Amino acid sequence: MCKMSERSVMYFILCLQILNAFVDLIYASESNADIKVDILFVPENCTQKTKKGDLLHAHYDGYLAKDGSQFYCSRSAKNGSPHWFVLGIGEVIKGLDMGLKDMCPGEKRKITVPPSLAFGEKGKNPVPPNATVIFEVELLHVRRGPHSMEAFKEMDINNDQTLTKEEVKDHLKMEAKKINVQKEESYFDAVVTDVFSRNDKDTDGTLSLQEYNVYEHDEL
Ligand SMILES: [Ca+2]
Ligand SMILES: [Ca+2]
Repeated sequence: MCKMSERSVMYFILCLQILNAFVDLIYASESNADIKVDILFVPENCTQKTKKGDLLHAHYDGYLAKDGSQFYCSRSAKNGSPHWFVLGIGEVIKGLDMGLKDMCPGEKRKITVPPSLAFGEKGKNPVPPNATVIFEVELLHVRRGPHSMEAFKEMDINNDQTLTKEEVKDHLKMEAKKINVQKEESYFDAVVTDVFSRNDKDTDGTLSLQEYNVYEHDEL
């Protein structure tokens, strides 16, 4: 039998304490890189769920976790329009790309995001450095992303493999009507201008399949 001396028992305990401290550290750093998602509301009909590459239409409010102060509100910013963005490709902060998956139109979520998945060590005005942020997001509408052939074909009314501004605009109007969103003509014009400024690479005023399908090589 091996009998531990008092000294080696002390050493053993010390080692255990150090080990525990390391385990705590590892857990702390892991949880630090995790987002927390609270689902606030789910509509009865929740069949169409978001996935990477989808185009999302959402309102969101941003708060600082430390004091609950609001730093952003899409309902009052700019002209109060909800945002359109593609999910999962870095158009929004990483924590939102992660936290808005498997979400259906009409759903509301509260997403708590650590700095490493939000605005980082430096912050981004008005978010201070190293800030944990909380976003309350209301997803209004989802359409299959730009990678989707279905989306393109739906818009390409005359089936000539290019999208004109009119085709895109008509489609947006139709989608808005489906979800009972009423908007001025100028709103649709602004969205179309935005879509074309991002995607019409050769600036010929139409979107080719290739131009529209900008994320086709992205792993989905
Ligand atoms: Ca066309
Ligand atoms: Ca073009």
